[in-house]
Amino acid sequence: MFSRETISYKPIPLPDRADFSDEKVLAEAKAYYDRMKRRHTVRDFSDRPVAREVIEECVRTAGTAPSGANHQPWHFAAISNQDVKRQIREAAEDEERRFYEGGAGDEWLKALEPIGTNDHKPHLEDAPWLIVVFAQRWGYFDDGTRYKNYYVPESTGIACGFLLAALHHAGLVALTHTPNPMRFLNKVLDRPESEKPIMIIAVGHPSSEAKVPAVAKLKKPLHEILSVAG
Ligand code: IYR
Repeated sequence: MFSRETISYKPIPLPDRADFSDEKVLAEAKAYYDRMKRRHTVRDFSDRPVAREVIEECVRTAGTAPSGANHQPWHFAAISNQDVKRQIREAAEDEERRFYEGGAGDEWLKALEPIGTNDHKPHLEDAPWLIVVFAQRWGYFDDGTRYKNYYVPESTGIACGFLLAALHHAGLVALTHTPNPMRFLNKVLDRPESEKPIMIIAVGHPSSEAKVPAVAKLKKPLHEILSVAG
């Protein structure tokens, strides 16, 4: 996408200016909070399918995220193929068994108790889609020479946030899953060594029996997460 010769600074007038009144700015901020506070991480998926086009649009949204030097150091691998999902589940469960059998250490396992997770990951097969997010540690100019990416974890993290918001906005539910280590994903999905898997996001509609841990409703109050130097 980048060629050495064509990268230069060329400012253009800000496109898509919102230009809301102060009242509308506040109303929109409230409406978005009201929408986002209804997002839950859900692990029980129904068998209702999700069209590939929906996933494509949500990944397009993720791709609008800001990134270091606008290098967009991410790749999203979307999987609906049942056999590939099964391979990912089996490899993830192997890693998770080690984690839950003690690899994580007592303190980490205790922290996870209220979340109710374990090494059983049926959602990796049940969800109609898995989206595996890769962070690109370096990229290539059109002429094949290598360039470095900057703020890769930050940029990819923001893109994941955009993706989760887009999925929620579309009425879908998602589960972020981070088996550790995750290198097996490069092999299963045939991704290059320059890419580091960051997370698996299982996506779909919730089953009629879907539950969330009660603690998930406990969000820190504003005064704990915000300080204002007014
Ligand atoms: N990767 C494991 C463990 C896990 C870790 C954290 I931190 C969580 O918030 C939830 C789970 C798993 O997915 O089960």
